[in-house]
Amino acid sequence: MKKTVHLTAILLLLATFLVACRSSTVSETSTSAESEKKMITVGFSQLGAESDWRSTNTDSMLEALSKENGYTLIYKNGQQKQANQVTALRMFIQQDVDYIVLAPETETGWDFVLKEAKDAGIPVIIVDRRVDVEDRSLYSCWVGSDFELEGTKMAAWIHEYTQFKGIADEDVHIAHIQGTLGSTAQLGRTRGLQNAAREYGWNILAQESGDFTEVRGKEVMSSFLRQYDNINIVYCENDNEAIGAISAIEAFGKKVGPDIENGEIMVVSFDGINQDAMQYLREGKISCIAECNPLHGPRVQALIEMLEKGEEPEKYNYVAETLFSSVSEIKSITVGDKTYDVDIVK
Ligand code: GYE
Repeated sequence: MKKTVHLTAILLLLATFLVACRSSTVSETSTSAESEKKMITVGFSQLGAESDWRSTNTDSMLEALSKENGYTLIYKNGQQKQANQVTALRMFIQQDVDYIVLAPETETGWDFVLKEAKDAGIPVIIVDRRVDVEDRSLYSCWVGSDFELEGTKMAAWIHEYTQFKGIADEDVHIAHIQGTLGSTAQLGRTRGLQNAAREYGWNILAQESGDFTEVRGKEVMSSFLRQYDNINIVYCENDNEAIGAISAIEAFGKKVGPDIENGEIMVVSFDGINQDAMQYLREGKISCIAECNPLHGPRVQALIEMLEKGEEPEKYNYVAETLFSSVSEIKSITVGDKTYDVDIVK
């Protein structure tokens, strides 16, 4: 009798356990199915990690396309090689992601892989730099900066400043440290300078890529200094290069600053993200920085949300940007019929 009671109790317990197990499995599957349904899978191919701008940009993307915001993000760092980015895109296609986000290293060479994405029915959003493809329908939209405008504004600032100082255009001798050749940021910023140099008759003494890095910026500047003794302006295409260039100039025994009539070498650059560069700006070691905003994460998120709703975003989405300077005399610059205030940083 005792034995039977025991057995019944055990059987009862077992049954309750099984029911409990089953119902918990059912409810688990249904919640995970629900949340999986809502999660959007994004493959993000970042070009590399060359600068402070880039790390801030990566952080912004990872933060916006987070689990909490409903995204399953597959992030790939291209290590500065387009071939790696193409491989990443092919992997995303194979994984059948919902969206591909591409921050391309250089503009050309994307036609084939973007066609593969299109054939697979995966929308592609381009961020930061652009792609130069024959068929623009290969990507949904782009968000980033107007790099040529950044360069044109910087050139206008240099012109205002040299005019204000009474320096003749033919006495403007520029060393130009370019970004990664063939990238939209390089092409636009270089165009902005070259157009102004042609217009005003400035002398661009030398031009070489510093690959947007501090190390290369320093190397390139050291070699310029050994070749030319009349450089009075250094146009760096990002802050990391500027920091490298400044250390090269100081190691060479020259002073950096805006006082070019008295032998200082004036440094200008782009980004405004690197805290050391902002400190140099306050100290007058960098005279002007054209802002380049890297916080594209929420912008890409908004574009994906539009596409999710079946809406068609603008093809090209530009971010508004300013100029930072510690030279308080130049309060604004004019490009075409537009006047831009300069943010005086103290
Ligand atoms: O200015 C530079 C970075 O493409 C806008 O790339 C970007 C540029 C940025 O490495 O610092």
